[in-house]
Amino acid sequence: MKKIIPIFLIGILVLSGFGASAISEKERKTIAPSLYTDEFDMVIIAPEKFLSSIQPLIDHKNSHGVQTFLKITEEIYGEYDGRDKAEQIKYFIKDAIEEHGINYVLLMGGRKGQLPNYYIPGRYVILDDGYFDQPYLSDLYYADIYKNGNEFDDWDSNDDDIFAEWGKDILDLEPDVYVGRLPCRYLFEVKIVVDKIIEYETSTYSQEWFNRMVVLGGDTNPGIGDPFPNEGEAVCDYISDMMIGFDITKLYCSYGTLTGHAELLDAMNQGCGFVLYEGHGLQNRIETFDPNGNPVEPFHNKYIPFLRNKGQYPICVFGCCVTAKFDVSILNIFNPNRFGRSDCTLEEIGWRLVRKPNGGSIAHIGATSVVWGYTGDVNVNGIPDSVENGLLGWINAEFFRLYIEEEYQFLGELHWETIRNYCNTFSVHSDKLDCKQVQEITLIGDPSLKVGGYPTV
Ligand SMILES: [Ca+2]
Ligand SMILES: [Ca+2]
Ligand SMILES: [Ca+2]
Ligand SMILES: [Ca+2]
Repeated sequence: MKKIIPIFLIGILVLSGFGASAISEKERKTIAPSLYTDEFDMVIIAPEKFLSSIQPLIDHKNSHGVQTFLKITEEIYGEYDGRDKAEQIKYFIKDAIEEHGINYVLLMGGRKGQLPNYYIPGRYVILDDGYFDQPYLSDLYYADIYKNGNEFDDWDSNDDDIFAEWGKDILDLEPDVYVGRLPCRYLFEVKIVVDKIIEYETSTYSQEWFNRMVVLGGDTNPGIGDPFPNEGEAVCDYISDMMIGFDITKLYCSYGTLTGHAELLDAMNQGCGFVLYEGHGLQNRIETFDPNGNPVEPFHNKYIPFLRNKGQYPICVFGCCVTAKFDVSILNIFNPNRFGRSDCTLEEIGWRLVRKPNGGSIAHIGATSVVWGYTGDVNVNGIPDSVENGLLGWINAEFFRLYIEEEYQFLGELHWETIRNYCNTFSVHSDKLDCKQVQEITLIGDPSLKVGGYPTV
């Protein structure tokens, strides 16, 4: 029996005790090269409205050997069958793999401003995790193209037009292509993120700032967790130990180096290659606790205008809830659900950081729903169960392990090979929380991003 303790409405729920899966070493597998052709590496999918600002990105990618083409959503909707727009796009991606040999898909579009419709829709998953029953967005839908070899997986195996329903639809879940989303709501945002990607890839290489990493957290779940009472810090410590060659700045509540928003703002303004946060998240901010159980708010959308890190954009990995929930809108006041008023915000913090001009982040890895985590050290091996038993701590650690040990160089590979390894290690087909974990973790960014930039010639 698993013992589930809800700790915080929008936060990490704690799963402690029994039922933890063992980690097994799996053979490294990567997405197989197409059998058909290798004409292209990436397709960018975007609405016609964004066309004028995307061409510089295509030229830039092609000049670095990432052969890229653009497909307009309006064309997809005219050319492809499917029960809805998301399925039409998924059929197009299948074609792009088989006819053009692509490995990367960049979904360039999110909600249309604050309106309820989308430039590129998301797929909602119907999985009630036992505590939180609201459907959530899963871009894994667009990455998991095949099941049983080369059969199209529509994520509706029982054919009732309800997608990804737990207990009814059998999903493959293993990714087949590297997908990232830049959920632009306006044309001006497209220009900002295109400029930032080009700047990052051409100016980051061999820069000192890139080798700095900021890790932050506190006592995620006050009152429990021994012998690692400060759960967020324990995960950060574990990952920091892996990051050979990086100069680590630890912003920890227990050190007194994390007391509010000023510390992260300062650290990011000095430039860093990665930010890792472990704690609680809401749509527009992050929160944790100090060792005395007092709440600490390390960041909020309202502080983003004070970021001055132009040209020094970190990849942000947030081990917490809903910071990549790209369906938020102030109009959600008319659509009350269990996310409540937290969903009534202009944009999620992950995207707000990425789309910030002259500062912020280059990419964000976060969740679209509530996440769960293990706490403590039930098997008494000195390693926090949060990083060895699965769920988000394991995923965050595996991402950095692949970067350091396996030397994956492209962001989409790092993200999706992490997901593939999770699928091959844990019970994603029989355990709701394992399944939810791989569905909700989302890459907000260019999947072909060269981490650390290209060498200058
Ligand atoms: Ca179904
Ligand atoms: Ca698959
Ligand atoms: Ca604790
Ligand atoms: Ca342990």
